Amino acid sequence: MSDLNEQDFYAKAGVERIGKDRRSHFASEVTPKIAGKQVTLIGWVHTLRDKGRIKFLILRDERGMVQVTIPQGKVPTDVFEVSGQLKPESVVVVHGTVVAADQVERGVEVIPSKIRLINTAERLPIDIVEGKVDIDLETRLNHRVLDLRKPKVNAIFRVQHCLVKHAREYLEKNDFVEIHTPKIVAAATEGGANLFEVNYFDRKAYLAQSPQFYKQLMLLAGFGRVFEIAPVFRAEKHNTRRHVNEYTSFDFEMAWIGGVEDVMSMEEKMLHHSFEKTTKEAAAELELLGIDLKVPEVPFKRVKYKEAIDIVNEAGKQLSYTDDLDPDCEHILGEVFPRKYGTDMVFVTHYPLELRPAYTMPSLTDEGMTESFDLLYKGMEITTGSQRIHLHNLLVERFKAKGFNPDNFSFYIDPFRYGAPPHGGLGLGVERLTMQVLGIDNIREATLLPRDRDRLTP
Ligand code: AMO
Repeated sequence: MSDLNEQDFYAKAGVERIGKDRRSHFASEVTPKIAGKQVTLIGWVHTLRDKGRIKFLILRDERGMVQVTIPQGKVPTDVFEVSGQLKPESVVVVHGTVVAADQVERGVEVIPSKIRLINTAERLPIDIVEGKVDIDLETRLNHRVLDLRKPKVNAIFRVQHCLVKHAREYLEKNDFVEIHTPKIVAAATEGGANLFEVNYFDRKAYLAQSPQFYKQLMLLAGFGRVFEIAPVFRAEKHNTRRHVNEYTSFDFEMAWIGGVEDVMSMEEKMLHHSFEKTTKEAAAELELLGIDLKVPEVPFKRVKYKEAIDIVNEAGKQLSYTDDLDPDCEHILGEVFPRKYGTDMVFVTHYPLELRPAYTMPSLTDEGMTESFDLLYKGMEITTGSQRIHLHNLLVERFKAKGFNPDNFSFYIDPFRYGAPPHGGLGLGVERLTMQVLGIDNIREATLLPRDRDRLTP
């Protein structure tokens, strides 16, 4: 597009180019301390209150808000006139002077010398000024881009970012290598029930349910310790508050372990580090969300699966030691654990062979059980992990015992013939972690752009 045409385009839209204007301060950086200073702010018109001879514009940017006060006669006439026409969520550049103001909540306001309209906003399909109207989650998700502009909604993903960033940081400090494995795969890793099938030219392929096989194989390939943070796909049939069909799996895998205890120990230290850093770095977001994040003490409590079954049975369930702990049972455990052990972060260990995938190491100490664990946080599973089978013959045997033909998994099983290191690892659901940290009831709220049975957009 030639310069002339571009100019035309802006003119037709009735807006100006951002040109040479650059933000001098974020809204949150405008404090009484810098009273008297000239600032350039860029952001959205959050609200505009028109009191006739004075207007109050709340300007919002990606970090916060500040009041721009526009008194008639004290600002240039064109500024006063332009501001009266601004619609919520239009984009503006405000040049002005910072003034200490006791009557304003944050003790400061900006008196504008110039306001430039950079883009317009049509009438909003949802109200994004928090607390104004309660809208249902479906409507919010339909308009997710706008929904995410709400500071409280946006804050969820800033906390998520912090949690992931510092968990990653911990692993990097401990010699883990980040890997990127294929998401189009030939076989199920976690059992066949919830696989999405795709047409792969003239063959059938699937969307990866987990990087399970590949992360293990990369230890056989000589990496020692690996991690991956990537989407995985689960064709769950039902819409529940804790399942989505695509989620972010935070996986790690480590070689040369003495047992599953080494994996749990790595996870608890990683989460401790991540929580601790998040309480500091995301303090503003946590405060906005009203969350007092407790950093769980290390070591986390360990409870054997059988004991967990006993606890839920005491609460009225009638489960055998090979029955699965369903969400209701996890909820019961979430109530009992703090009372019984003074913590809401508990490793449930030694799951029965029946309930764990073929790659899980059988237990030498607990017959019929596995060297495995789930991490339950506030009554919900957020992690699954285990020691893996590194012995070729045992791996073949376990695949057969689970009813699989090992030949169909030769790409995974064959490398175990050539000196596989003892190893183990885990998968942590990023959205589950976020929802439990923030006390969110529905996983969709902790998922940036959720995919569920009924939702494929936005
Ligand atoms: P699993 O299938 O238990 O184990 O998944 C690991 C963790 O992923 C999260 N999760 C989900 N989150 C949102 N929506 C879903 N539909 C969903 N399903 C699972 C949970 C769960 O704890 N390969 C093994 C991990 C391993 O052993 O390394 C696995 O995928 O937080």
